[in-house]
Amino acid sequence: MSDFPRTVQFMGLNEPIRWEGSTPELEIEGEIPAEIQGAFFRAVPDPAHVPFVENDVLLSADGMVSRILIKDGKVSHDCRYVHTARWQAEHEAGRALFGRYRNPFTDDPSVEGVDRTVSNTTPVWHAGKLYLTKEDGRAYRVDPHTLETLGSWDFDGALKSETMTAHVRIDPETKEMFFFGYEADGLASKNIAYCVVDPQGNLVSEQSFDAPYCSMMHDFAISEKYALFPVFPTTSDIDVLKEGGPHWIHHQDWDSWIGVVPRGGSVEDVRWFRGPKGVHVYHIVNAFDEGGKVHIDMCQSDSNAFGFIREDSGITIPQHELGGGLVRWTLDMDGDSEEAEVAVIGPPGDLPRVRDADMGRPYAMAWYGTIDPEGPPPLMGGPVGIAFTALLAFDPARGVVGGYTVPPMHAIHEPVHVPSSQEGHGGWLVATADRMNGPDDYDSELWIFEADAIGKGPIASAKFPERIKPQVHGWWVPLADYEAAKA
Ligand code: V55
Ligand code: FE
Repeated sequence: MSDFPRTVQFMGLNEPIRWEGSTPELEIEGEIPAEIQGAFFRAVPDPAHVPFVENDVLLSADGMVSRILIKDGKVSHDCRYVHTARWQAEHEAGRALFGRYRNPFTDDPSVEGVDRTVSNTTPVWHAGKLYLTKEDGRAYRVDPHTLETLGSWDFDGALKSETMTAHVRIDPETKEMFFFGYEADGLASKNIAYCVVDPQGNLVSEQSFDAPYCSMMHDFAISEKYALFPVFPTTSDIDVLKEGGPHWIHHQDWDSWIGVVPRGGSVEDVRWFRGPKGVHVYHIVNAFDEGGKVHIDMCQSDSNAFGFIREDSGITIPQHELGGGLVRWTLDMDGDSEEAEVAVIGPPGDLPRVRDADMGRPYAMAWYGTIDPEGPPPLMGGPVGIAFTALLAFDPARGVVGGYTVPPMHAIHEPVHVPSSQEGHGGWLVATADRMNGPDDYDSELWIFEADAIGKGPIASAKFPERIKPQVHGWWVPLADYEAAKA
């Protein structure tokens, strides 16, 4: 038995494993398609120390960077902690010093003022640089080859925002990286920073504006013309924080909003469109323009999807009764209505992925995770406490066009998409999966699917000799880009 709390945040697939190391060659079943060459980076939350906070959450766990390298039909794996200032301080003390999720007023006094972000959400790749991100702070740069931490990154002193989202968007043609930060000028503030990074990695624009209220803005989107900022009613209050309370309270009776800013223009021209009350979105599939309208497709739920946030908010909807779906908000930029038109276009699920080339454009396919109501019972794990049992392939024009449900006692995690250079070939999805053999006994594998035929199941797989922990998010870096980044 571990000393970690016996809660879903630290049990099942969420059991802390604290494995740092290298496996040079995984055992492979089937044949890995020759075109799949590159690095699958994953951001893994895994607490280095037993928390002193009662009911601590996975979202506060130290970030690890995991790299699954696929080269010449072989697969290797490396995993290391991101040496954030927080990791360093606790490493030196040999114990946890940081308190409650996103509440510095609950920390040990010895770490007052120390950067408390944990870099546990997305490994972002842009302009040959690897960033480990978390929305409550700035990114840390990590050497993609050695996995050594290079330090907190402020874009050579240019960045003013105290935070950077874990969900950046990269334009497939211009190669610019668009990102934002919320609570950008301090805890519980409604200040948003909107930033543009050129293809060489320089921060070339940073603008500041206010949301209707301080909101947990986990993701955002770009179309070819606009940047879109979603505001859902999970909010923060500085006085509650000072009393040692939770960072987030969800309000079922507050409006949701999307702010639309001309992508290359001024935040002063922001237009806010109102959506349904009380709903919440973690992940956005994509956005695109159609004439004078902009569509934004999102994985929406009827309340905040995190049980601990609903609990802190006095909302009693249990996880399995939380409704939601894939929704499309349409915003009429030529009209003068401030209401969004909202339609359900697909079944519930999350962790959507589109082809990199479709970002901000009309798209023909998205893939996302779900729990198949006719499939096996889900395994325990992940931030919401239950892991996905199925992948769906979704075409906005036709609906669900494919699906794969795991065998009993398995879980599948967010895939990356690997494009093919062959005309008419949809490429592949690469994901990790776990099989439960018994209590605290799991085998982890890498599964490869044909993206146009996920229903066939994995066409090749690789076995990890070590147990690996599910990521929050991953990122695929083609081998040529990975190798060119050698310092
Ligand atoms: C999410 C994940 C986070 C977080 C806030 O998936 C939201 C959503 C891993 O950290 O801090
Ligand atoms: Fe996310």
